[in-house]
Amino acid sequence: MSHLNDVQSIFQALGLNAPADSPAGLEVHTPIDGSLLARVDSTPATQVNTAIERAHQRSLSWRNVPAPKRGDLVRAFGEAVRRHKEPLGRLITLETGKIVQEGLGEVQEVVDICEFAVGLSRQLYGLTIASERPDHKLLETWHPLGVVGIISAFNFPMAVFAWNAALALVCGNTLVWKPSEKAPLCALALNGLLLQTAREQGLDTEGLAELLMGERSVGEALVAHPAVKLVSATGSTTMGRAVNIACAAQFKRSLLELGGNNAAIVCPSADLALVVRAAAFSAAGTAGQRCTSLRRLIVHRSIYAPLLASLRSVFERLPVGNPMEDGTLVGPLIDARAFEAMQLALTQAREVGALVHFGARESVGEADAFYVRPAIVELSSQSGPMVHETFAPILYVVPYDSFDEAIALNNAVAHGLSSAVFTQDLREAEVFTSARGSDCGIANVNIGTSGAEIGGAFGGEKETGGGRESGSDSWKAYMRRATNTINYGSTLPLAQGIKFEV
Ligand code: UN1
Repeated sequence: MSHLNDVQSIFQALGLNAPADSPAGLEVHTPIDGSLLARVDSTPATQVNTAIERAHQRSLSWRNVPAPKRGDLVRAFGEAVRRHKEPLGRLITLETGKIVQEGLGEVQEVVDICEFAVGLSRQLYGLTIASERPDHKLLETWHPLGVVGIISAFNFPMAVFAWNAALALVCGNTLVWKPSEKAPLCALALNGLLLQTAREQGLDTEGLAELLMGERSVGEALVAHPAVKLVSATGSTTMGRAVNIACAAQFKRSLLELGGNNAAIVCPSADLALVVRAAAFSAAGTAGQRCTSLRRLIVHRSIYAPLLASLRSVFERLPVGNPMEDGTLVGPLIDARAFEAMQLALTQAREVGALVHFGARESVGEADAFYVRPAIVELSSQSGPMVHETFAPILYVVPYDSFDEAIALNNAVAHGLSSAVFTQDLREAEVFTSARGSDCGIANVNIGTSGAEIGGAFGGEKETGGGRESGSDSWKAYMRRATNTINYGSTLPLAQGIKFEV
């Protein structure tokens, strides 16, 4: 089945020109049935630098626009996204295979972060600090960085850009975005809508939000350019490590939001009905392709058997199928490589003695698409592929005996993004969220590991990269702080009581 017309009609509904089909361009296939959606031109190397230079030039004037006025653009953009929620959501489903509900949910995240950023545009507060010297004022002021480079992954092709863009824009920066080569249409649509909104507001669009298309080399050029002051990168740990090293060599800021090998601990007092629902959404939702997906379940031995029985019966019945259809909860994997990685992990699990339930390819009638039944993998100890992130719907389950042991298992992996505990015991909940509890950036109680709200800071520790995006005070990553000491007296007292008379 061809979805070429769908792409045309979505761009039309957005009031944008559909991308020109260029025979030499990067092929974009829908994971729904493998058919060709579009061929999108890569940005030639020479144009990468000119785009970044345009963004740099523009940042020199954008930084002087008062922050609440910058917020006006973000408000109008958020409103445009809200008006076009349905076609934008459909495009996410087409390009990534997310079910319609999740596509719409992702667009909602874009709207939400825009609203957050508009409020923030009047709250870019600095501190005033009591000076130790008479007639002196000590304060801090926050200023834009310049050009913010954004590298995003296929699995959140709109929301992750928006978390960065909405904040970066109100903070007075201009944008250069390198989206995943697996989801360029979502980027063309969302960036197109941003520029269209800017035009409607009477703003010059030159250099405000540049889009770079292509593969790794384009991202490398972005990271290498001296005018890019912050690189915010979402994706694999391998990619993030390369970005981190390249940025460090230039003393450039980076904000990394990388993988996760997220666990939930299920304690004896847990409400098991809640656990099953949360585990189904977090492990099988988005076909296990969120960085926050639940990958490990650490279950107290006393409730292991009944919980496993419930999980198996739910996973057995999960509606796997076309993500456009009502009732489907699990869409396809992004591509053949994702499918192969999943099958390899299941083979490795069997080799270390695991009991594997489900996980095979499901026939949804399309040879070129990769639908799978989410897998449950029982292990007697945390070993083999369980300690690595596989970007697929595999839920490893291990038993535990003591709560300290469960926390140690939660923390004994390279990543540190999201985690959860299911308990009705106050002590367990508090310990899990305390200094000696979960070592992750997100630690939840009685909800799953995925589906975070935009109001909190989002990101994780260790090989997740340490960056924080989205809510709370994450905006500070998009600005530079200056400490200002102002002497309004007529003497020059030195700090620390130093005498230096000339
Ligand atoms: C990601 O998978 O890169 O918390 C981001 C969540 C979403 C974001 C996931 N709000 O699951």
